[in-house]
Amino acid sequence: MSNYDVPFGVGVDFETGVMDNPDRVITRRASDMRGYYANPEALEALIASGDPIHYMVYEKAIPERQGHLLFCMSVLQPGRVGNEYFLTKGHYHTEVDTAETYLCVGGRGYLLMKTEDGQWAAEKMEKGRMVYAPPLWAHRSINTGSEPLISFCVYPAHAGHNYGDIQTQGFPRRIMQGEPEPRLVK
Ligand code: S6P
Ligand code: ZN
Repeated sequence: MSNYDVPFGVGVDFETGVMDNPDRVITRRASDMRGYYANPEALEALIASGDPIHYMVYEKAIPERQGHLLFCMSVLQPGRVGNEYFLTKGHYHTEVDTAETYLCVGGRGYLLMKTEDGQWAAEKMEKGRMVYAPPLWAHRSINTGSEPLISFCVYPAHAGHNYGDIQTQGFPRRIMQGEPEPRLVK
C-alpha cells in the first residue's frame, strides 16, 4: 500500500507546466542530449555557453504496476541546436503493448512517432490538442514555437521506458527551422 493507493488530487499550473509537490523532477540539459542532434558542434557550443535546460518532467510516484496510471507534466523549452528545434530524447515503452496520450496545454510543436518497422508520423501539438501514441510507437516531443511546449501525459504505470536505438538511429525525420512552416527532413 502506498500513498497513491488512496485517492488524491494535485494542482498543475498550465501557464508554466509546474506540478505542485512533485515526487520526481527530471531535468535534461543540453549536455544530456549528446548524440541526439544532427549538428553535434552546435550542441557543444550550446553546452559551452551555459548548458541550458532543454526540458523538465514533473511526476508523482505512482506505483509502477498494472492497473495504475502514471501521469506527468512535460515542459520543453524553445530553442534550436543549429537549425534543429529542441527535442526530447524519445523512447519506446518497455512493455510494448502500452499506449500514451498527450494533451498539449501550451506552446506549439509536434509529437514525432515511429515504429521499429519504419513507419513514422508527426502530429501537431498546440494548446487544446490531444495526441495519441498507440502501443509500439516510440514518441518524442519537438518544440517549434517561441514559448515552452507544455504537455500533460498519461500512460499505464507499468509501461517503463526503452530509449533503445533512438540515440544512435534517431527518428526517420528531423524537424528543422523553416519559413513559413518548419521543415521535416530525412
Ligand atoms: C513518459 C512520457 C513523457 C516523457 C517526457 C520526456 O512515457 O512520454 O513523460 O518521459 O516527455 O521524454 P523522454 O523521451 O526523455 O523520456
Ligand atoms: Zn512514453
